[in-house]
Amino acid sequence: MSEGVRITRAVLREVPLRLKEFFEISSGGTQARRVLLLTLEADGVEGWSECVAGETPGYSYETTQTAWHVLTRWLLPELTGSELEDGRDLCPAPWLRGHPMARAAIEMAGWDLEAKRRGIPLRKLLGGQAEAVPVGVSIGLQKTDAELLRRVDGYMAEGYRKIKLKIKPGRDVEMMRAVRDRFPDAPVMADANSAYSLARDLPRLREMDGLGLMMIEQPLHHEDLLDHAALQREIDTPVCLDESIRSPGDARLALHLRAGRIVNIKPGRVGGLHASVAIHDACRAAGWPVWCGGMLESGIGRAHNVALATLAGFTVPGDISNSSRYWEEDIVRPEFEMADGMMPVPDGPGIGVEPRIGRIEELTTRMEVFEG
Ligand code: OSB
Ligand code: MG
Repeated sequence: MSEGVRITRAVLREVPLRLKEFFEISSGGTQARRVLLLTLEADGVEGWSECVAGETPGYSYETTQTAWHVLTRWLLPELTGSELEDGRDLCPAPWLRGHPMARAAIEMAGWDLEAKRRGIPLRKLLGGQAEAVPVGVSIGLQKTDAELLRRVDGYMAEGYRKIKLKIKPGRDVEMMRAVRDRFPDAPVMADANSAYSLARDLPRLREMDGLGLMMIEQPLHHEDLLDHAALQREIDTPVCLDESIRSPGDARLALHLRAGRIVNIKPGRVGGLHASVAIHDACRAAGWPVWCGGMLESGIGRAHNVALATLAGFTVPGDISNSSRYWEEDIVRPEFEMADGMMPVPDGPGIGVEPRIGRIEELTTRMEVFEG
């Protein structure tokens, strides 16, 4: 490709989307998502992305509002007008610290734009081979075990290949044991979103160790890799890191410390797709499996996740579920729908799904446009 990329227009929108059901994790719950969508235009080609920041700072310090601020005040004003060889290398304000979710939105829209310029699927630009990826489902905390068992039963019947259950102190061993008793061979795992402490909860975590779980995700503090390493020495169940990994540097440190055995990669959390590929490569070299997590994305973020999950090291089913598991109606066409626990990877150019622009415009509550 000889022609360079010059971003002539960037549009940031906030689009409220209501989840079909309340989604609760140890640090709080979500029903009404405030999705940020970014569109970058260059030579009539549009790249799309979704910022994964949540409504509250209960998973990361970033929120819809901080991401809006960082994008509109610092990142997007520096983006338009400059000329680049490759859309994947968009990196405005390299001096800006933190805010990987805000930054990832630009980087990921750049990947979609570059793939569309070349007329190839994002999967190919990333180096992925798979035409469908194995997927699972993440189930929020439920009021009762009976309610949880009913959901597990339904999702198993749909064919999901990994069932992830949110846990917190008071809703853990007994609840997981009820699931294990009912579904002795099910591919079940737990995600604590940092709700435990090694000093206080090691006995509980040892009890969890006897339940034959695929893994336990982010049991301890999001900034404590040493404690995760100590825990992994105490239990046989693989520890999976989510919140603790915010960059390739974090991943290298986790590998060095043996702070787990598996990494959940969310491109939005780690600053984008280059960083995701770097983390994938480092884990693969060390023999750690990875899988693609989710942040309750619309079809636009989901399309990026599906493309990433085609890389060879993504051997564990991702938190990538049907559009209909989240939304009455998604904002892309076609919607995501798996078959037999495998999500087909769109094979059109870029993310390979069409944003429903009419519906997006109708839903938009605020918008900022940058031209250069
Ligand atoms: O910890 O993986 C998590 C959703 C919001 C914030 C954190 C997490 C999650 C999920 C949902 O587990 C996964 C999905 O998008 O289906
Ligand atoms: Mg998690």
